[in-house]
Amino acid sequence: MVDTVFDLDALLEPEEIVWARAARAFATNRILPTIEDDFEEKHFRAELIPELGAAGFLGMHLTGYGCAGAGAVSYGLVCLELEAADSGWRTFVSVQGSLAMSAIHKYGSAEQKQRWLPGMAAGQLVGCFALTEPTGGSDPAAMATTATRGADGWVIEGAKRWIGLASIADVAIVWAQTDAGVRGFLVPTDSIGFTAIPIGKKLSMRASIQCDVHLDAVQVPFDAILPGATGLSGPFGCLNEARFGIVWGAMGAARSCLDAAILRAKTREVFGKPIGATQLIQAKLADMLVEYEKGVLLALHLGRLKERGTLTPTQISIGKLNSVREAIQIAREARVILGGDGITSEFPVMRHLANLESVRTYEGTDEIHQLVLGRALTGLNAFS
Ligand code: TGC
Repeated sequence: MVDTVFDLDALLEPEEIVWARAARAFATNRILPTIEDDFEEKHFRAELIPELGAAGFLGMHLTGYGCAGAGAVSYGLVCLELEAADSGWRTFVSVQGSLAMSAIHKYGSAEQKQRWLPGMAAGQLVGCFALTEPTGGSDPAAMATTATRGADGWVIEGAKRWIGLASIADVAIVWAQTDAGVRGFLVPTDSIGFTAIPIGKKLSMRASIQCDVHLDAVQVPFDAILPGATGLSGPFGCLNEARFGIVWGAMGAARSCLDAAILRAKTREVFGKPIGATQLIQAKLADMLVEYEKGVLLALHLGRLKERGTLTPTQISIGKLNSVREAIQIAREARVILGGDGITSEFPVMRHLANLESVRTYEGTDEIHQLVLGRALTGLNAFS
């Protein structure tokens, strides 16, 4: 495996290695045996959720309320190991922990935290994060969903799209325009007027769930509002957490593809010798390894900055842009090395490649992150 070349452990603390091994064992024993069938059959294996909770992976970077209080690098390593199995499972951990639980942990009242976080950490309750709308996800400032004050509480009206887990969630963090700007609301999914319909015909992320959500005059009490989040910096603060997990996770998918390519290069013979004995294939493998190592080192650097409390959104944009872009390139090269077999589910490569196209788009597209970096470099805003 690639790890035998790249001694990442030399840069890690003992407890970080323990987290990584635990996640690798979970991925190997609980996800990999069925993932190809699950992907083929569009099956989300919800029974694994309490197991992920018992392993401590849900909201693991948060403190209190049954959360593990682990460091940022430990969380990143878990994301990497889960995404080496399938992006859908890293996405599950991201939506539950980085988005829904983080929103409640960062911005919730004491009662809201006590009501939701322990059950979510244990995997007994599921959360989703309803920000993106049918008209697009890149410009949340343009959201059309509204929350207005009624006689008995807030009335929420609108639609959301691409909302992970919504059809199995117990609670949705819904972001909506109010007369005082964008605010977040805790909406139990059994509220009258809340519907979540899984999006079909997906050729990517088939072992996970993304939904259309309709909010038809959904009524929630006045205290359903997240008191600590005002304006778009609320949801963006959660996106930062999820984007950080992607920086690591995408490298897991890349590692899986690289491992498959190396194995194939050593065993597949063409013109009387293994293709791995040819200079062209070795050059490809070397370039893939270099980008994988650079990506993991960048993730580690960002993780250490996060642990120090100095990580900035601009730095996260560098990581998200690089990791997903390079992981896609590694997956494409792996597919080439595998030849025609590379398009089959005998190998994980095409599944990773398809998943990574979603990862490239959500939590800020390549282009959004390029523009964030362009603004940081020039001081000029190219968004509008
Ligand atoms: P602007 O509207 O001017 O700023 C709004 C406020 O937000 C602040 N802000 C941030 N705060 C923390 N972290 C960040 N990364 C932040 N980015 C912006 C900003 O300082 C301002 O604060 P304040 O206090 O002055 O009001 O927005 P901008 O010009 O700063 O940002 C523009 C842009 C394009 C970068 C931003 O809109 C953006 O990041 N767009 C991409 C959004 C995105 O990633 N969407 C996809 C979400 S994925 C999803 O919804 C599905 S959830 C996953 C699932 O369910 O599977």
